[in-house]
Amino acid sequence: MIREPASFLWGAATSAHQVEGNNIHNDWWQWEQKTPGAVKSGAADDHYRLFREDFALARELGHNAHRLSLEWSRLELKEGQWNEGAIDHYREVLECLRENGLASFVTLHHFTNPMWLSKRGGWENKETPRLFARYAEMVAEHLGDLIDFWVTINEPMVYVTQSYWRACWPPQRHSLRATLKVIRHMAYGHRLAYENIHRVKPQAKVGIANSVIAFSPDSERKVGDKLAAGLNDWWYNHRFFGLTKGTHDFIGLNYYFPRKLGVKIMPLRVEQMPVSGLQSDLGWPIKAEGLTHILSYMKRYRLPIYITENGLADADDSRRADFIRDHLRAIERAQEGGADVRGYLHWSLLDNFEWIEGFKPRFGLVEVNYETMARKPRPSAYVYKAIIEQARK
Ligand code: IFM
Repeated sequence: MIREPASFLWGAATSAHQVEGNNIHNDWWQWEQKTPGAVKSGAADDHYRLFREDFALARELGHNAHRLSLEWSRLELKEGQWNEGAIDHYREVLECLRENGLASFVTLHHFTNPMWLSKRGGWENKETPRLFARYAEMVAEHLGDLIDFWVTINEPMVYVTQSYWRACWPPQRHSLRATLKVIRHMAYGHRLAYENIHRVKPQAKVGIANSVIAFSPDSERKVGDKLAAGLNDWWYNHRFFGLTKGTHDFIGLNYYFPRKLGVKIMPLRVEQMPVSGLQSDLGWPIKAEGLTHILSYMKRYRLPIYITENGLADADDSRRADFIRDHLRAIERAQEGGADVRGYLHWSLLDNFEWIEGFKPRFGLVEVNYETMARKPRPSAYVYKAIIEQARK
């Protein structure tokens, strides 16, 4: 049984570019237009217009929390100029969450950058942390009264790996120097934003949403495998927390899958080994016990923990209900072991634009018909609702 069920936060998450539609002033949009083969986000879920309907649905589904992101490129259309229309829009959005009894988790950076910033070198530019913190301060001043939890940056390690190492997301750079520089700048940006938000709202609860992977060695008897798993855990799961020590009021974790690592020789390399069992439509292995494992290590930060994302692509909804049940049990087990987990946000409320994978993966508790924009909760959404109701009894 989940501990403290009365105050536990139950809900789902989304991000601006993936659901709002027509975010024409950011780097992803520009990249989608000019890159051969790239899927265009277009109107996405038209959530920019339909947010009232979507939040009412979340409430009907038993949620009492919701995570969304603000689109920086809408709020700061031109460098240093705040867009009153966008501020008013997001006030309405956040007020609507309150009206529906949904606590808000608000992300400031979820993979997209305003075009003006990207033209100045994006996160490689040493000025960007300061510009990001100025944006955070503006949000605190104009919208801070409506924000319950702040997520400054979503999945910094994913962003930097995809954009500056694997070179498959904009700006498609492949450079170790740039990778290390961007991590440093993002960490500094988070620290400055943390200070600015707290200056305006001293009681604010500020953190990040860190992507975590449950790494394990292919063989417990091989030192190399164990070393590879340990190093990956340190770099991917903990490095960003290390660089931003002392500037977290909670630990936000996005957990999706485990990864088994084996060291091979001739040539020397680390390989991802197959993980047995069920997979999502994207081929991601499903292993809820990985979450218990991760949480048992995250206790060390001695901070409240929120699962800011957890979910799977499952178009026929054949695995989602069990997935949710099993991951909630994994959280219970971690709570029994002393992890202070206080909320669970499923990814995602709605089917949405899954970056380079386009619209094919279906992550939603709610199915979206992209032609009519009709919403239809999947059976698993009602299973989740029943779990929430049961826990609150
Ligand atoms: O859709 C993404 C989200 O933007 C960040 N976390 C992982 C999700 C599923 O891939």
